[in-house]
Amino acid sequence: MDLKTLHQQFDEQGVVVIPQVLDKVVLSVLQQELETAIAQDKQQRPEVFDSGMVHNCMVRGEQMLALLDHSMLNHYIKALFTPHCIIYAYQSSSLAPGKGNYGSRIHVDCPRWIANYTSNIGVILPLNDFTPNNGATFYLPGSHRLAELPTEQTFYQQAKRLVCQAGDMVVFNARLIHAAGVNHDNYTRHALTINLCRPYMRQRFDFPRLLTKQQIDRLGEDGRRLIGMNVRMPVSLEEFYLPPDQRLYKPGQE
Ligand SMILES: O=C(O)CCC(=O)C(=O)O
Repeated sequence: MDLKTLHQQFDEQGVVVIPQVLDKVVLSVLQQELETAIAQDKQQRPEVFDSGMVHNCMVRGEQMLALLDHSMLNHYIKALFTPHCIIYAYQSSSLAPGKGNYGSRIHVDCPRWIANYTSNIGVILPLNDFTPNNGATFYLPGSHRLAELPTEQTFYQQAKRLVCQAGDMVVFNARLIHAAGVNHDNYTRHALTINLCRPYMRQRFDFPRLLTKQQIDRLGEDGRRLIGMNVRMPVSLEEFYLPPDQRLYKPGQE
């Protein structure tokens, strides 16, 4: 699909699916890393309200970190949103057999509704095919233009299912009203989810401090931008007056 058509669909429906962005080898490594992180979290924080959802995936596996420099992923988020966008949150969404998850409530991924303005977009990277039987996300087409959530009855009467394949990349307006389904299959359905915001907004975590220097050094230009390296605040006049190539808050962050 050409970019103009993609833009049109994104504006009208609030969601687009870009086919086959991640290959099978990458998918299998991502799945292993995610399963390891889920198992570790279950041991360390068994009681949290969003149990099973992994936060800050870029520090939970090499491949999950490397994803931030994926060229196609960056190409589409820059084209559909803004070239300066940064990560608000990078998490996972897994549906165990017989279960929904924290995302199964009817919700939007951005609390602000601003007419004709997008402050956040979401990316879902399905690591398994999304099928109606394993809980493919319910969504209301065009609902990013609504200021309020509909009733549960209206939502489920009008919702479509986000049926797509492992390796696809789903990009949606974070105001799109959606809900994860319930997995009626006998295996866990995994996905990674990235919420992106404008560069002048705050991130959910202070990623430039949360990542180690070694992790940051492994990132390229896109990955560094995404974690917020171009919008760090100086803590002193020495940092404020750094030469242009070392500036912590780069110019043009719109
Ligand atoms: O896992 C899903 O199907 C939906 C994920 C979700 O609700 C979200 O990322 O906000």
